[in-house]
Formats: sequence, C-alpha cells, structure tokens
Amino acid sequence: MMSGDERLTVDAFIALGSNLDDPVQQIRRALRQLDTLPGTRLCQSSSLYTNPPIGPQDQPEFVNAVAQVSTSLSAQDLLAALKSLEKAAGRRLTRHWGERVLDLDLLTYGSLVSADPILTLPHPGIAQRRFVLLPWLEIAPDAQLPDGRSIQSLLADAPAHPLHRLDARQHGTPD
Ligand code: PH2
Ligand code: MG
Ligand code: MG
Repeated sequence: MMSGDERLTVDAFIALGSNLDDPVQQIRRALRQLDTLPGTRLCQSSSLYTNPPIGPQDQPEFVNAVAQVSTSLSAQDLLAALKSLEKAAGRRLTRHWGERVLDLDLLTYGSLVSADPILTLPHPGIAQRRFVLLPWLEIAPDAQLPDGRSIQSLLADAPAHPLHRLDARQHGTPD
C-alpha cells in the first residue's frame, strides 16, 4: 500500500540565469525557492558560473547554474511555477537574448519529448550552450537527453565559451 503523500515523481533539470539586480543573490534565492514549490524537492545544484553574454554584447555578464529537482508537478505546472518565480523576481520584458533578472528554463522533464512551442522538451538550446552543459555535467555526469545523447558528448562538441566557477557545488538539504 502507498503511504499518505507518496506520489509519482519525475526528475527534472532546470537552467538558471541572471545578469541584473545582483545576479548571484538572484540565483541563490531561486535555488532555495525551487525547494519550496508544491510537491518539489531540490536534489542538487551546481556551482554558480560567471560568463560573458551570448547575444547582444552591451549587457552585463551572466551568472548561470543548473539544478536537479524531483517533482510531482506536471511539466506544464512546473513550467508555470518557474514563470511565476521569474515574475516574482521582477523580471521585465527585454530584447531577444537580452538582459534579465531571472531566467528559469526547463531543460528536461524525465524523458518527456514535446514539440509544443510553449514547452519544447528537451529545451532546444541545450547543445549550443556551454553555460548549461558544464554545470549540468557537474551535478549529473551520466545525464542523457531522451534521444540517448550524453551531456558529456554534447559538451565536447559545444562552441567554445569561457566559464568561471564562483563557488562550490551545493547538495540538497538532507531529509
Ligand atoms: N541568457 C540569455 C541571453 N544570453 N548568455 C549567457 N551567458 N547566459 C544566459 O543565461 C543567457 C545569455 C537569454 O535567456
Ligand atoms: Mg534562457
Ligand atoms: Mg527562459
């Protein structure tokens, strides 16, 4: 028999990014908030990495990280929860590839594949972004996309992009 609050959970990976309004604090707060979403536990988070902007160059450098959560939310509900955290952080609309207070991108949701333009899974930009692949590899060396490509092999083939690690990797709080 299943005990009271046991539900099916899915592992999801989330990319975090910020380059406005104290980016390090934005990312640290967002990591804490992921653990407070309904039915969701923060399992692991990578180091924080400063790196130059991709896109317009007249914007501050970014801080990026990747987190692993275990969640009983659906992919749609998790996406909606991420959008509401972005909004609560004061995210404003800016130009394409432009600056932002907080960007939370759902990279993978279990092995779900979705061509829905609102929620494309896996996230279509993964292979080009060293600022996603390197932190992801740090917390999940064996991670693979649903098509079987490993994060490690994608990183080996990704365009060069300098990343500077800011602080040590943190694990989720012990139960
Ligand atoms: N996000 C963007 C645009 N450019 N560059 C880096 N280095 N990191 C980002 O997260 C990033 C970016 C828009 O989401
Ligand atoms: Mg993004
Ligand atoms: Mg986004």
